[in-house]
Amino acid sequence: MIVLPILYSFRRCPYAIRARYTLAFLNVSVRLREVVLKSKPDALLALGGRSSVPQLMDCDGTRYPESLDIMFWALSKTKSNELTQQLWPNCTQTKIKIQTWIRYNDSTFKYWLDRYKYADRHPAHSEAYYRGKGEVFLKRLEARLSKTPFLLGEAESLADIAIFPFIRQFAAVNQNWFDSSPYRQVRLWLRYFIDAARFKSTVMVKHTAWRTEEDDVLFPTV
Ligand SMILES: N[C@@H](CCC(=O)N[C@@H](CS)C(=O)NCC(=O)O)C(=O)O
Repeated sequence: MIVLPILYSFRRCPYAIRARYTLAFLNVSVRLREVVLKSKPDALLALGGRSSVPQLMDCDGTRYPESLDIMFWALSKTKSNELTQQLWPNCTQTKIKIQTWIRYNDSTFKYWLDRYKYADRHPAHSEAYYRGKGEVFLKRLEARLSKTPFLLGEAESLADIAIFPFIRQFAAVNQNWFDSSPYRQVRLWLRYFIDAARFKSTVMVKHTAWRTEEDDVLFPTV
């Protein structure tokens, strides 16, 4: 396999999904290593420090231990200026808006999502209570997506890509509830991402657990 950066990833992890989606969108190639969280490979543990996924090791040895770092790394590597401008426009106001959306998702929404997903582990409140807390974000998304098809306008930006994997998880906790909830625009927006060929045939393709360099998978494949 040609020398490429290494991406440690876990198929279902929403952070890893947003990193892989960005790499696929920008057509930036890596060697993908599928990690089993309960049995992390020695090569990942040997890096020291945190061993969460996704993590990217660039060819020059630079380590990117956070999904957002990997997304910005991909923006710095893509050959397409047009796609870079689409995801992360050269406009301070827009950048602040993107960061604000992502910050709320990664802090407050993620906090309630985890409690909604595992309500039995958080008996202080009911599942419906935790869902209601998460719905605060769904309401904001719905209001925004009622005006434009994506969070920042007519085209998907880094904000949409960073957030949709978490809404996917929220929807999956009780799919019937989500499908009949008042968040129609959020449903359409989520469908746009998860029904796309890029998602099904590239981002979410199943790979066996990585053990040795021979198991490295070229990602994205095309
Ligand atoms: N802030 C990190 C969070 C990554 C994260 O929490 N990943 C989870 C899987 S979804 C994980 O690796 N958990 C196992 C661990 O932390 O050791 C990022 O943005 O990449």
